[in-house]
Amino acid sequence: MARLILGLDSSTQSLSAVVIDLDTRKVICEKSLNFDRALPQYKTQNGVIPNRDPLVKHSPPQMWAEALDLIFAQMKKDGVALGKILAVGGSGQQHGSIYCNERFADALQNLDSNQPLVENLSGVFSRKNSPIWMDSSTAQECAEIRKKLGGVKFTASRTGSDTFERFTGPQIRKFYKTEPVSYANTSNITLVSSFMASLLAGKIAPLDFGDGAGMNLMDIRRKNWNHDALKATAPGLMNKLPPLAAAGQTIGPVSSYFAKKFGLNPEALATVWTGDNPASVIGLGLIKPGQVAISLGTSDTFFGSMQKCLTDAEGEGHVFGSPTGDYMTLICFKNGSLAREKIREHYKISDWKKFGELVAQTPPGNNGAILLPWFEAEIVPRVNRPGIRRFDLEEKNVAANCRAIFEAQMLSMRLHSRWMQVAPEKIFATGGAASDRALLQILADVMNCRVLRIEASKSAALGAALTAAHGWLAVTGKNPAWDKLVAGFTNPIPNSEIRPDKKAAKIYDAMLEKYATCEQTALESV
Ligand code: XUL
Repeated sequence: MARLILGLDSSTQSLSAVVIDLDTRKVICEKSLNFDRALPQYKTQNGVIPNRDPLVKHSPPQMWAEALDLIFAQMKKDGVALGKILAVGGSGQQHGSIYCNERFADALQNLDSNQPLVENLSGVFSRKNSPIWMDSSTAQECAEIRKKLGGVKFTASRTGSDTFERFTGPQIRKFYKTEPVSYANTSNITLVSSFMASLLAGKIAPLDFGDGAGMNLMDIRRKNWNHDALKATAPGLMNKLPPLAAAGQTIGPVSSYFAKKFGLNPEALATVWTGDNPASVIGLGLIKPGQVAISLGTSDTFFGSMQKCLTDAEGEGHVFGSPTGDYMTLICFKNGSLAREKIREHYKISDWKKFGELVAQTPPGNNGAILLPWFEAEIVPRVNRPGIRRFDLEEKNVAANCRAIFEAQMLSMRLHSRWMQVAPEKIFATGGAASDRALLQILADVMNCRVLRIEASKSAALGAALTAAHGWLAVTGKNPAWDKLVAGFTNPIPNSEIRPDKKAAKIYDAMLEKYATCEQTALESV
């Protein structure tokens, strides 16, 4: 019998499903359901409820539950062999939180397959909507928690990250301060990942060390709830949180709701879900320290595996638990494609091919010219007053400005990932701008390592399926090695490898120090 595992990913805009066959090592089914289109009754835009306050970003939790019904119905209709699924795992957008009253646990235990999930959940929510990762309305609460925990460095070394607006702890504190009665009526706080896992398991699911680390509440080294952080956040919080566990750990058989309604194998095991970033680490095959992925999208994101838990004293980067049991890091640079496009528009360059030709007219190191790419307020480093800065670079020199934006972004990644003390051994590049060879060559030269492109569109759902497979294999007595498990599923795009130019790499070693000085000068002047 085929050994099939289902991985789901509940992201901001969609719910995706991937079914893998552990024997043929193939993805046999891929599905995606867009919330705005499939569930228009929730009136979301890109999965978020429109709000007059641009800092507030909430989503309806019922929409996620209804999407789960819909995707199972679609898989059943499409003839996916749900009866042969051995384990179900998943991942969710990180940080988003769901607030339920004391009726939640009962409702989960008694899910009636003659009613939709949303009907089964009626009356269980103690807060109507869920703040998600795009919400940035908790600056005040971040400052309060950080202060109580003893500042940036201490907060980061305890919880893996400095306090951030989107992190769940500050969001919980805001809820407690602004809606104290509803907070008091809350018995269970779940994250998107553990909420969805709870529906599948028919009981309150544990939260994994990856998503738990995105809350400013978990001790990143001991992997348990940190009492000081709980106390700094809101009273009585400990009793409202689920236990912590490893991603992929089995919870028990799936709820009979899914077996009766969709023909899911009643013996399939529900497993602990994780966050979309920890899942992607597995889905991209980043299982060994030194393996790094860089996603070149609207923002540029640097993430990779790390064995020893080191945290960023500047509080810019994050450390989460990885499903492998090690750690992962995530550093998000807001001025990614956004900034590259601004330069292209400013100089009226017709396309990226032409842009690459202009880059090629200038030497690596740009004759010492440097640009700081802060078109928008930046997260890494923290820049609240946006604006680009030029050093030894004339605005009218088009080619030098094209090279300067690429070099700045890659140098900034190297500079601000130094705290990890991981010299990348190879980098996987994903995202729209990863098709730009000129940019990837600069990345290879600045980091002095090979760069390979990798397809990442379903990396979170795939990583979730592989994590569930790991948990399932472990209970069946076969403790699988992660490299064997991911083999065949996570291949780079053929012939996409770019090697560093050793001479250019030397130039960038020296240029990094100049870039750091320019950055420091600019930060001190604002
Ligand atoms: C990570 C973060 C985002 C969400 C996206 O800290 O906020 O990457 O996980 O779903």
